Amino acid sequence: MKAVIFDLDGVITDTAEYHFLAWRHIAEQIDIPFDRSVNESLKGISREESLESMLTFGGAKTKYTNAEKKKLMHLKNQYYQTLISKLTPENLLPGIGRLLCELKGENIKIGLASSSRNAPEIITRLGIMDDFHAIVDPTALANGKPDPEIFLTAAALLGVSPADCAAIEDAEAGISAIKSAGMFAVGVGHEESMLGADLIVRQSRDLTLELLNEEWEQYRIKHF
Ligand code: B16
Ligand code: MG
Repeated sequence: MKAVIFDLDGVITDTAEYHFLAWRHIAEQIDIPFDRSVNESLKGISREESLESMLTFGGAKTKYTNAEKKKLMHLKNQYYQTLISKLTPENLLPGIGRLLCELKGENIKIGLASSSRNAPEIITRLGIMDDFHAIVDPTALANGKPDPEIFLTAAALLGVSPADCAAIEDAEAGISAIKSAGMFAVGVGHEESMLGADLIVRQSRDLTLELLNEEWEQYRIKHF
């Protein structure tokens, strides 16, 4: 294991909840139904695709022009940015600071593969910007998760072969992307949302380098 690539929202910090609150705010504004189960399917996917899914679920798929959709996305992002403006290093999810230290101690490369255009601001506020050897710019990608492009780009930026990378995700689209990239997939959350992951932990605090190394060895024995 030469590199570990992190998803951001829902893995490093609980901004997955902020995305939910911001989309719910928009749903209320335009009076369409929205709940946590719909939100689950938005995790890891782009702002544009999230709005389309939300409108489809709410029965308003063809109701808005492109200009109106742009405005809705802008409003969602404004609400979201108000929430993230309060982030501090205390908002790192439990165990993540320790894991980053353990990885640095072993000279394992650290990458970020977040679909969020707000990622640089978030990791700066969390005080971990300098821990990353590579951060993928999602605006430079042709395809979002579940396409593997974001994880393959992270590996290329780190100069590590995908087969030597582990990646950590909290969303179904993300786990599919990691597996399609040929990497060791670690899922954080409920088993039913982590189908296909090679290792599943319930909470970020369960992520230790010791566990990753142990499971990595088992995975290599099984697959190579
Ligand atoms: P933004 P991740 C993803 O981040 C979120 O999970 C997803 O809910 C969001 O729509 C997407 O980023 C785009 O975010 O609107 O801030 O550009 O999980 O890939 O770190
Ligand atoms: Mg996520």
